[in-house]
Amino acid sequence: MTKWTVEQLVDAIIQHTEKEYNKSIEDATPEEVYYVISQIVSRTINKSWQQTEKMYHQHKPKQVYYLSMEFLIGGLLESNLLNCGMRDQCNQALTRLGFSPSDIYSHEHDPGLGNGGLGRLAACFLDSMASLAYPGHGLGIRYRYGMFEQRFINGYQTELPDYWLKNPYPWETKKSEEAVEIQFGGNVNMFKRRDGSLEFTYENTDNVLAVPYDVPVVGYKNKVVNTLRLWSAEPVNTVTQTKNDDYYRELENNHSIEQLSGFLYPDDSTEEGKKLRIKQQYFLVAASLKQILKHYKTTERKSLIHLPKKVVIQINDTHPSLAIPEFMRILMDEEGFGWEKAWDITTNVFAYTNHTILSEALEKWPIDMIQSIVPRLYMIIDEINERFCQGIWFDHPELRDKIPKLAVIADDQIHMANLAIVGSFSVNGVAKLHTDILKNQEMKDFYHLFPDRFNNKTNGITHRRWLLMANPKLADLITDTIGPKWIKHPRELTHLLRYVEDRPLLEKLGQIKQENKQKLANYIHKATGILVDDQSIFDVQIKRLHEYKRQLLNIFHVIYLYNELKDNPHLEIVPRTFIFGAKAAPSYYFAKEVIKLINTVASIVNHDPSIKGKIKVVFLENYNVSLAEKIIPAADLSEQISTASKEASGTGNMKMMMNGALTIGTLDGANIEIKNLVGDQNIFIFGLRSEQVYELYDSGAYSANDIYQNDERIAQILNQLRDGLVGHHDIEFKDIYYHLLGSNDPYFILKDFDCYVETQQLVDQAYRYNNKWLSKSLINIAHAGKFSSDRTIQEYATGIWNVKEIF
Ligand code: 26W
Repeated sequence: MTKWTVEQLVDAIIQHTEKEYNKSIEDATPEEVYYVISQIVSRTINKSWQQTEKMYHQHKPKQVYYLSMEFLIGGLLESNLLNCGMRDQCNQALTRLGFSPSDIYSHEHDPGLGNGGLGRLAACFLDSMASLAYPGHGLGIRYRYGMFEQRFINGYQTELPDYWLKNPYPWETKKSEEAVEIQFGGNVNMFKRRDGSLEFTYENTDNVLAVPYDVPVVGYKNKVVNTLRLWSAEPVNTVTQTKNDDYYRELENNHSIEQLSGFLYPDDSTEEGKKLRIKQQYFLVAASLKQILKHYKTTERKSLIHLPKKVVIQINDTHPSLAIPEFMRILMDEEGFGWEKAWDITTNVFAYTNHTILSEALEKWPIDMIQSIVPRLYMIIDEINERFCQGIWFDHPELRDKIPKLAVIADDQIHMANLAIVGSFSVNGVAKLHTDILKNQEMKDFYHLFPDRFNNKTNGITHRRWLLMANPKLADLITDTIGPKWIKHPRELTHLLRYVEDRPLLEKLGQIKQENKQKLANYIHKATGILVDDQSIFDVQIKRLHEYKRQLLNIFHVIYLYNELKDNPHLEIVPRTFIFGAKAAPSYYFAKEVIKLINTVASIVNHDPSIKGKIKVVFLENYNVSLAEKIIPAADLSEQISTASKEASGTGNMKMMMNGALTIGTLDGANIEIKNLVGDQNIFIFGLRSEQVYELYDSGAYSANDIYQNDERIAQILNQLRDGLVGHHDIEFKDIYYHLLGSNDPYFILKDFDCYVETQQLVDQAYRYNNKWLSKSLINIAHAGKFSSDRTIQEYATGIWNVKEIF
């Protein structure tokens, strides 16, 4: 990439502003400057993009395609600048021109193309693949409305459409010439050819055009630019008729076509929502496979038998698993392969990652829906199922009685996870514990059948975005201390361990945290009007709102502290600011109740002068990638308190640790691996362990009511929910009360409450010893290198994909 000097950048910005907006730089708005710089960076990137494509074309390396319904890429301007090696110059150029760099960068609207961890992981993986020079690309959907924008009205979550494409998105390039046509529905006709093989034709299908928009994925200072291709749905023909009935029918039809790439996860609790989601999944899969095969054919000119040597497709959870029958369809119906050969090719191309064991997230689609939306795929899935079940019957008589659980089709539904396991050569979990649970509990019989398929790939995060970019001062301090090698080799962060007793360094570390906290405190004040004490412990829980993640346990601790302070205003505690960020799925009633509860507690606590500001509660609206970048560098304490066994991995835990926060958490997901690295002294572990959770479910020995009867603190909190919180005599939280007692507290919030409170007291004590705390913080940073997604991607590359770096 061209090396830019500050002067050249200043000139380029001035000239572009004049050309684009016919304005002098003094009159340009920050938003205009944002666009100008994006264009300058885009041009720099484009050269390397073309060169990378050329290189792939010449060397024909094996390619990885990461199929995902979600990519939470976050803002790209600053990260592209960083990866192009232009960030420092750009910051200086902007400052010289009188702009604040962070103000300019904040004019980028996050593309909210994901819900949470799974989508952000996909984005971190793209960053690592490009930075390590692996030929790996993302394929997803360009939802016109991403994740909703969250606003609190009266403490309730309300959802507004997130129209992120209102202004042009400067990073995408529309590639109309590479659009492909996708067929839905219709009837399948079957003919016997002369040679006895079968031919399938379709009639009365609904056709949709999948139009790709490409976003560059820039490697860190290595001139590699890979591609994230996002598909958008358009009508095949634009409406040209005059305004008769057909015109209006066509218009309506086009509207429903555009809905295909309209929203991320339309509510699938309804029949219509389910259908739309299946259509979206098929849309992604069909368009992507067409492109992958086209590319293979133009570069390789070899039989598709050799395809698995050149192509590997990673499916991100079950969402894209219709790719398996779709690939079979293409190989058989379009390429003329028989079943066995087609199956052999298919099962050597696909690899599946599981991200959750929660049964509600394991997709099952009603047979009749699949039959009507993708009739030919249904026939193929049916045959996959037949052959698979027969195979068990004959080759594994010991599993005969398990067939109903293992089958791809059962109870009139298609079990997408079973389909994904049967059709892939690799099945991986995302943290050690999670993979063990898959092998020994949730997918035990599959593991028995296919022991070699199962493997673990503990998640990771890109340290470039989450440390170098989000926390530049800390990154500089690290570089000043151990040199810059850690940037390319994050495991080198362990060299920091030599400094755990180094007072001056710890002091600088403390100062940086303090500055980050002040910055966040200012943001909080601006965003919410709440004044927080930047000397207080910043206790942070940021993640999707879900019962198993137990935001409720966290707020129970706050209510408990508040009750204590009301009883004893002189109680000595280290002041704390409880910071929350979370979106609830629009149809998830209980999660929304928890949001309202946290907001209500916040307004009570923050306005009660009698507790003298010892605790404050802040719930920041609209949690997304760019908000995470503001919060994480300022976190002291990272809340990772899921019911053990439920959080597949977690990645927020890694981000906060890398920024020097200490974790309070259960032995769940990647917390266990964090604990094993940093040691018991440098993490706060509490609560039931995964085996105990399983035991309690199995034995039925748990009684939430007993705890309610015997623990006064819990009785007080629950009664407050039932009868109205202090000063709030409405009883709108009684559902939470009834749920916990009536459903016997399925996530063990009451069970873990006591040890959680006790462990929080240890946190309070530990925070008082500043130097010790800072040294724990440094130890966490020093061990965070393992959680760079570079390590994860290297493991995928050698352990699953069998791909090599391009140089
Ligand atoms: C059926 C639709 C659906 C879609 C998304 C169900 C569930 C989801 C979740 C948002 C999936 C998800 O984000 N899982 C998270 O994946 C992370 C990356 O592996 C893990 O770190 C988290 O533990 C896991 O909850």
